[in-house]
Amino acid sequence: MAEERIKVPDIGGAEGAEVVEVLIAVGDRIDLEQSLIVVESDKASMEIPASSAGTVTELRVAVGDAVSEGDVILTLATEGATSAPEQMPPERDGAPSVGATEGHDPAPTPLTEVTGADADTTLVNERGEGRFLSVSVPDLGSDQGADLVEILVPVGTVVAEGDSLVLLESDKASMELPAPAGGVITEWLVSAGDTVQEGAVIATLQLSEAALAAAPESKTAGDAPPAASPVAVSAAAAPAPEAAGERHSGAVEVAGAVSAPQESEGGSGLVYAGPAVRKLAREFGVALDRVHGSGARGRILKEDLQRYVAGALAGAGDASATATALPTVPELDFSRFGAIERLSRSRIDKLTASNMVRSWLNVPHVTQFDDADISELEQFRKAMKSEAEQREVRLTPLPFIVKACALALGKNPKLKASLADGGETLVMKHYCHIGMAVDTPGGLVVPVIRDVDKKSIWTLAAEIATLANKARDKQLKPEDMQGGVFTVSSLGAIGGRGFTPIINTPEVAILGVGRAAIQPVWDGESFQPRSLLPLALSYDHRVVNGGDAGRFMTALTALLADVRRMVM
Ligand code: CAO
Repeated sequence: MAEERIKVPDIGGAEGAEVVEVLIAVGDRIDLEQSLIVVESDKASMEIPASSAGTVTELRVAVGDAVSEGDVILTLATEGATSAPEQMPPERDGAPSVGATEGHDPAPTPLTEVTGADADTTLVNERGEGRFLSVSVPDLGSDQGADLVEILVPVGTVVAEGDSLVLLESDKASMELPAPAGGVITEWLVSAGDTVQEGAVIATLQLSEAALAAAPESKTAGDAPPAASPVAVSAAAAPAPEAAGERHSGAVEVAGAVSAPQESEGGSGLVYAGPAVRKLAREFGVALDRVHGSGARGRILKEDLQRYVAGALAGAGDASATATALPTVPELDFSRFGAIERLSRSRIDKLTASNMVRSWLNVPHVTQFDDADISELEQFRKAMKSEAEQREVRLTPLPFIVKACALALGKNPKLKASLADGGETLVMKHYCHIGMAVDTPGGLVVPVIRDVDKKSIWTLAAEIATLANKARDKQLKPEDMQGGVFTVSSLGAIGGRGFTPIINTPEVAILGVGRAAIQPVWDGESFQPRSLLPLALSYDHRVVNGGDAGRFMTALTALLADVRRMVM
């Protein structure tokens, strides 16, 4: 087992490119050529591939770091001679190079300065034509060639230097080829769908007079590469995005993947995505400008695309429903900041998380607050303490709260309804089973107390204790947690003034109970010490209106303020 350090290759001279994604973690087994990190310079984003296969033993970079050629990305435990020494291509200039147009202008023709009839000075070849540039495929870091995905400008189009001409995609890179100079595209020598190799000439560009005048020196035969093109324009001649009026071009070559920030298919904005994502998008027929990118600077990640496709399937073709894929929260390497430990989450925790997200995203929540004066209730509860002991029941405020909810729900049945038929129908329930959130070491569970409205406080107290114990002992059966019409979540024993509970869908309301405290209450003449119980009711505003919620809360606080009402 050998150890190897993988370094940042030549990234087209982009010093201090920012790491925008880290695609692997310590312990990962990686293959040769697997993308490791994504870096972004001012002109391009690039996936840096592995030059060896092995297991990552140390990660030296994190999102936000600035890296340059030669910086160590990670350390790899390799099992043998798996590296690809030839994978790092020799230094090249990396931008679309311009050479002799094979087939169009087979032999380089010497340029002659002539004075035309209109006295304009221009450069022509032997055939008397204006100067032509041959636009050829740059190095994409792949021996497999590249697919010409799209020709972005038809023949006859006047292009400015830096305008994107074609979209090329290899197995590792995706880039738009910028026009090396201003002029007119006179011929395409390739079609969309062709596979092109590095150096292949794909188009002919007739230089504009402005282009000739602007850079006669750099665009003369004297600058041509040894292959004897009449004109050569180097990568440096391609303008920076800003200089090109927000036209993004000038993709930077790297030893592996290149992905230039590209304009979206619809031209409505920039699309940042790596080659793999672009390939996947093409396979699914997804226009990337419709996909929300959750990566750094809006970069579209594979997960974004997957979510978009899943949304499209769920939305059954409803474009409006699918155009809003949710951004994900980028993951950080917290070990950069100190010692960490990774724990796998319990099944209950993961289920709760997904239920919470589903509710939070689907239900327009409103939370309404009130205090119930439970001074008399507390007196009564204390008075019943010895009887409770005889009955071997703990009489906490909770059975009173649950019972009061059932009675208030009876008067305000919309709060125990559910939506059906995609929101067309309201299901009213003629029963009153109430869920009770129980905090257990394994996670949050919500057993359901049946027919709360029909049960006495003693019975409810006993059932609450039984269900809470079953929950903590992991003895609850699925049916113990089904059929609730409303949920009570009490943090009274734990503490806190209040919180905004998330509705346990398909229920439409939930009561959050805080810790009761003695507070001064003005009785018209003086302040009185009263025991106030903070209540927070979250409700689904598609079903419950503020009026319904207000009436429910008024009924509830009245019942809790005077428990005698519970038997009326
Ligand atoms: N204000 C002040 N004291 C309160 C109170 C309140 N609102 N609610 C309970 N208490 C007191 C009780 O009276 C009891 O004290 P005494 O024994 O002196 O009477 C003490 O706190 C302990 O109560 P408990 O927790 O044992 O019993 P409970 O009936 O109040 O609650 C249960 C039962 C299962 C709901 C609770 O144990 C629990 O798990 N709560 C957490 C629910 C939760 O996590 N909700 C959040 C969900 S969202 O993340």
